[in-house]
Amino acid sequence: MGSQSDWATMRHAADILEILGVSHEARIISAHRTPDRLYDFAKSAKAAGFRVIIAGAGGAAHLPGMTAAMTVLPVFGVPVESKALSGQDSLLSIVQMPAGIPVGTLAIGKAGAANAALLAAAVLALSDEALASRLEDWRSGQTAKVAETPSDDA
Ligand code: RP5
Repeated sequence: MGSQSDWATMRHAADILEILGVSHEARIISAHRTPDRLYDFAKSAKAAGFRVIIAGAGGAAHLPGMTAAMTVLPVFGVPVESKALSGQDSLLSIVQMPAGIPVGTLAIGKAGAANAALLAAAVLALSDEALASRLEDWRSGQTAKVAETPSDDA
């Protein structure tokens, strides 16, 4: 993520990865405040064993696109909700990549962070049957939580 301030959003991705037993690291890498850190991370991520990158950033959100420019690993971008423009700026900054450098862009905020983790897990599950099974179980659990009728107490 681009900043400590993004963690309130991006922790929802980390929480899902934790639940699914997907090993992961959470790092703060700012495209504009720590460009050398971004370069070092993105250039070495594949060799370091990372298989998917989730990049969350807000405002002028260069992080996912710049990361994707420097690695062939799949990059999922999470637009963090900004104060000024409610994350519309983040969304448009991340989603409008030119052809050739893809960033799989999720929804703004918490839902996007959670779904980025689920999507990353789904990619990894293609070559990990145990993870595929845990992902199926998680989805079944989600389905089981949906009541057939509304409750006044909920
Ligand atoms: C972006 O600017 C970050 O991703 C964050 O969402 C936003 C604000 O950053 P801070 O000023 O809180 O560090 O780079």
